[in-house]
Amino acid sequence: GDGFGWKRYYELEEIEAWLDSILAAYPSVTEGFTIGKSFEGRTIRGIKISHGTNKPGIFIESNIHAREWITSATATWFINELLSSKQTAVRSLADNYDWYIVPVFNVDGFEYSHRKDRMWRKTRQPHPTNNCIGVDGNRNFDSHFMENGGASDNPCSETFAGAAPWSEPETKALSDYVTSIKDKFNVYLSFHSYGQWLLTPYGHTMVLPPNYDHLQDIGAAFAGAIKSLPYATEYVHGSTATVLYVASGSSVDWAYNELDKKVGFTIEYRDKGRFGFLLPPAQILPNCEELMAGMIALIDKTKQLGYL
Ligand code: 0X9
Ligand code: ZN
Repeated sequence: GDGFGWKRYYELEEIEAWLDSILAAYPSVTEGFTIGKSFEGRTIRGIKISHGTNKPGIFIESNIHAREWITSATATWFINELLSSKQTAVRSLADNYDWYIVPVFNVDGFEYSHRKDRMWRKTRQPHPTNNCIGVDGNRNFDSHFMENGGASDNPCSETFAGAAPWSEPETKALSDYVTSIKDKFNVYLSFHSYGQWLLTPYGHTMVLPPNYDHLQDIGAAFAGAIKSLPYATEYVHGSTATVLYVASGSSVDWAYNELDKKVGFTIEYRDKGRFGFLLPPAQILPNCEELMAGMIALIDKTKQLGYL
């Protein structure tokens, strides 16, 4: 709790203060961690929630795209539920797994989206030979970088991959941190908006990954649980390249290919385009409820299939 009601979108400073209050309120089951520093020098923070040692882990990266405010709203709400919910299904998520959650990964871009340009997507590092600023963090990972037209080499593009993998201090820091804990988690989730999709690897090719049938079973469980809520919201599940578009150098594909994390999803939250990135605050809590129903089903199916 602590004054957060998820009735509006919070700014970075508020989210960090809230995180501090949560760490202070639940010292025995939480631990703050630091991914590293952004280009503009902000600290990229996360929280580990753990009710024991060496439980199977789930890593959540959120708000890599600055304007996707619903993602950090949902991630913070989810953290709060793991710590305070009395519901049996939520308690078992908290009790049986170690959670590593980074609610605002693209801190510079997020701040910029609040101060200057609500529709900002990328990081904020200037390009040396061009007036355009920033890189699409979700094209900057070192896995099939720039392949198959899944990113742009134009610094002014919204999907600019960067001059090279890890050109951004944020993605480099994330890859170092995630690699350092790679034996502690089995599931990698990346929170995005919008479109109501649950996307599996691969992003860089229409070829389907080896365990696609399993990923689709998990996707069906996630979508089915959300559809069964009173909102009856529909999520479509499938591989990124086949249901959305080709996207190369993404975080989920990097974790899948390079760290061998065979359960990885991009979750694209509400809505389907009516409000898009400007999802009204009144939809924050419904979106959060949907994520929880979907997450319970996703983790349950992932465990049944032997990945957790
Ligand atoms: O293009 C993206 O980075 C994501 N969509 S968004 O509209 N939020 O920008 C989708 C990325 C999915 N990538 C993989 N799962 N590989
Ligand atoms: Zn996104």
